[in-house]
Amino acid sequence: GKRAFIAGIADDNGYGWAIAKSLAAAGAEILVGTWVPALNIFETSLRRGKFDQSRVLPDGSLMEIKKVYPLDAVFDSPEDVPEDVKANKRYAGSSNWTVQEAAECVKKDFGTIDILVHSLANGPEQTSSGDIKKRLPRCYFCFELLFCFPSQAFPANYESRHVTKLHMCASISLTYIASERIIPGYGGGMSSAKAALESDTRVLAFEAGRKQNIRVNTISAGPLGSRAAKAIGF
Ligand code: ZID
Repeated sequence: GKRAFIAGIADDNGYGWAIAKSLAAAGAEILVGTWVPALNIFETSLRRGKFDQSRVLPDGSLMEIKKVYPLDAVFDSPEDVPEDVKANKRYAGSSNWTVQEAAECVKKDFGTIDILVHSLANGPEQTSSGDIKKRLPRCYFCFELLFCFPSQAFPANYESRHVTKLHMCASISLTYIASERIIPGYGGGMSSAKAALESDTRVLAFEAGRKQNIRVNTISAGPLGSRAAKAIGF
């Protein structure tokens, strides 16, 4: 069977959860990357059976999540984490949650993955314009996808980035048509972030596809009443 890492699940309402279920139904092993501040409640809810109804697969069995990894995709590596975040109670209880460290943990635990799903969005930051340029694009970009690609798949200007060589075959992310057309309300860096995501997807599909046979795709999603969508009033 295939092994999938889905970045961006913290409840059972979003795209990440739905994609995980489809992959599980197709026989894949499911690993999840969960935003650090949401980790506790997600794992507790999972353990207490709060998601059991939505874990039911078409054959009647329950989706198993093999392992949940804490992740904050804003930060590539420990050097990027500011002191106030390090000291924050919601972060201090977890470790190895930068992109680079999470990738290393996955590699240590499982060696390889076959599928990477990027289902990251951001809640509060999306609407607070002050923070948006710093945080939002990092959450929307394809850059996090890099964490699993072999570095030789990348054009020279990517080389300086931290890249854990974790073999994989295919990746998908989720985009939105506001990248190309004006969708009232979908501004403040979100439409441009999606445009960048699509542009990165094209470049990476070419580079990684040619050199490593890795497929890189993004899907333009329809409306779904997820936490992220509600946070921006959609
Ligand atoms: P979600 O809240 O379920 O998933 C986002 C996840 O990202 C959450 O689990 C967060 O905890 C996690 N996260 C946030 N920040 C970080 C971080 N720094 N590190 C790690 N994890 C983090 O929301 P979702 O399922 O809507 O979002 C998944 C993807 O789908 C995002 O890329 C969205 O942009 C994309 N998407 C969603 C929708 C939608 O309707 N839900 C649409 C298009 C794309 C859309 O907005 N008509 C109107 C609107 C839309 C489509 C059509």
